[in-house]
Amino acid sequence: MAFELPPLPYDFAALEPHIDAQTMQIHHGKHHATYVTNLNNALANAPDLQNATIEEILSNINDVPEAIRQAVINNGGGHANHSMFWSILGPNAGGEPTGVLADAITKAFGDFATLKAQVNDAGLKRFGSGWSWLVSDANGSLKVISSANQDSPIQLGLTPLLGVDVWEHAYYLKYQNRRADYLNAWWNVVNWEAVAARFGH
Ligand code: MN3
Repeated sequence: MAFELPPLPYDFAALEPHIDAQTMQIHHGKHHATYVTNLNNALANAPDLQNATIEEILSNINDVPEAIRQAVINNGGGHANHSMFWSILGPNAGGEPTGVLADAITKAFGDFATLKAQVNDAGLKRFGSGWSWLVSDANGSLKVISSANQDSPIQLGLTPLLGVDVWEHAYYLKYQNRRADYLNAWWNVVNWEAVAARFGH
């Protein structure tokens, strides 16, 4: 069974003015779609991997045949990362998390503002293309990391709770070189209920 591009759960314009409709259209309909196509191409001759979830494949990446491993990291990571990205964003969102997730953030970072600053800082310092993440480890402890290209925290045994795409394709049409402005605006479209659900609460 081939991997498929998940439909965007809201309109392309739903995240305006923070993320513009044209960026969403190209990002979902072209960039993410291409990762899915190239992932399926990479797995064409690996039938035993075609029924696994992308999370299963990435968490056992060393079991993927070496000849296609980098293609699976790039395109499987691209598929997993973007599927997460669309799902944790939404209209009428933003604000701050509540409940168990808020408590875990306070425990790990002291307060929400510090988490935000760390995610933004990791995203700004990621040279070239990549992601900035809030992840939880096997014990449920939270930390901020960044990754290059489409490398996924799942490869490291970590659960991505929230991630912000800092590839230029995610923001260039509206923000050009102003990655910091994009990072600041992006928090206005984070759906904290979806993030909390990924944390298991
Ligand atoms: Mn992207």
